[in-house]
Amino acid sequence: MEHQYPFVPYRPERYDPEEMIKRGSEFYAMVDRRRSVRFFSDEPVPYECVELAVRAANTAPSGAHQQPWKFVAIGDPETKRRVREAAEDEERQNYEGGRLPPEWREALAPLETTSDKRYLEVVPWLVVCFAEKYRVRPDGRRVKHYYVNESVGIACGLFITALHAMGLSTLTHTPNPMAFLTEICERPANERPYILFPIGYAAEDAEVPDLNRKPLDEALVNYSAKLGLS
Ligand code: IYR
Repeated sequence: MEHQYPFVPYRPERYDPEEMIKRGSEFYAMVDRRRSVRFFSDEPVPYECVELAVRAANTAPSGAHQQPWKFVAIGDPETKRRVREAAEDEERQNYEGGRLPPEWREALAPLETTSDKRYLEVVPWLVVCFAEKYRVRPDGRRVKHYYVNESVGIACGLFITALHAMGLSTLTHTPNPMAFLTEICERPANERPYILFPIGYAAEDAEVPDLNRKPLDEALVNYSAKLGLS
């Protein structure tokens, strides 16, 4: 059979158990310090940091290796202002216009979010992640993409982790609805806005809700141990 990709040896790093646990613990401690931020400094951030975070995101596994993501970086004040205005217009309808269903309002209340999205103008960078539902071949035919949400979600997870590793903060902002981002970013019809990331340094006086992460026994079930098998 003709291989589309040649198969090459892959020998990932191996560590002894003590070293594995040390490395795992250090990584966990690093990601455990990450928090979603809504109060940012306007200090500039090198574009290279955005590039590095997208390089990390771009390593994500994806359905049929279709890599169905596109990241758009916005750094100019006028475009940031347009994004803020459009996002706040939508959110005002959600929060003040009664568009959020009561159940959703209740779930959100502890986070004390409002339609005020000034951080969209404060940050040095806005990065919009788009999900490519399909791609269009040069002959005009559409090629369907598989597992788009899973693939783009994983890419965004890596993106957030890379930013955090560089000492930067972000927020997975999903203004609802966010079709305006397609227009502002001038993206084609096969790309759907997925998450809007404001990126910068957290403000010196930034505050976050003192949330708890759910305990491991609520996040992980050792099914085999329950059966007495390990
Ligand atoms: N998109 C709105 C509402 C919102 C929804 C969820 I789910 C959140 O975790 C936070 C906010 C907003 O950005 O305010």
